[in-house]
Amino acid sequence: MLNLIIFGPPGSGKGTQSAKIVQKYDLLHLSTGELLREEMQKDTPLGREVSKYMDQGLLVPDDIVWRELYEYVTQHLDAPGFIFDGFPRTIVQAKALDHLLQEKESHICLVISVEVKEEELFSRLMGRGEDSGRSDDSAEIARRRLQIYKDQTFPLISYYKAQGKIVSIDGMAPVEEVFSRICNAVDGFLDKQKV
Ligand code: B4P
Repeated sequence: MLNLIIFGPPGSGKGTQSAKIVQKYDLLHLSTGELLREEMQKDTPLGREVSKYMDQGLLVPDDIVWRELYEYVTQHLDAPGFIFDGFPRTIVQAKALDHLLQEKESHICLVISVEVKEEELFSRLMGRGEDSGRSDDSAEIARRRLQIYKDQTFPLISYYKAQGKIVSIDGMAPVEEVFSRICNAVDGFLDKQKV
């Protein structure tokens, strides 16, 4: 199984790039943000609980996110591989994912870390906010999300560096250019597996 994580701050283009990666490498796209937004749209008790966090730009609690992810992964174990988009966002989530994949005799192959300067992130989130209708794309919430990324999610870089799995991609370029940089990294990984 080719299991990839696309990692980066809000607005770094994880969702944008994932849509292209799944087509090229025939993977399943698992975006926890999308799964959670679907729950919110269904307006279930769980969806209302999720929106309390997401609307404020806070991380949704690990146990809720984990239930969503676990259900999706275990229902799709015949997939050729996954791209995990927006997951993990905490060390607890990263450890749980490693454990689940080990149980399935699989593992994360590569963590694609997309790097974008803060001013650019902010301007992209504000641009997306003009037509996304997303409750977390306002200026105040975007700043909070960027701070939460620094405090709670960025430390995962060290976690995956220690496993030798991080590949850094300069995300300060047009979408196609960033995609081509990601493909070079994934193809390099796949070539090494053949030797
Ligand atoms: P996500 O849905 O993961 O969204 P994101 O981080 O804001 O955006 P992404 O990086 O995918 O950016 P995009 O491609 O849209 O998270 C939303 C919320 O869900 C979180 O805040 C949290 O509350 C909750 N959540 C999700 N997962 C969770 C977890 N594991 N644990 C706890 N809570 C969780 O790109 C942004 C914009 O930039 C777009 O408009 C795009 O068109 C543009 N863009 C992209 N690439 C560009 C480029 N190269 N140049 C110019 N513009 C570009």
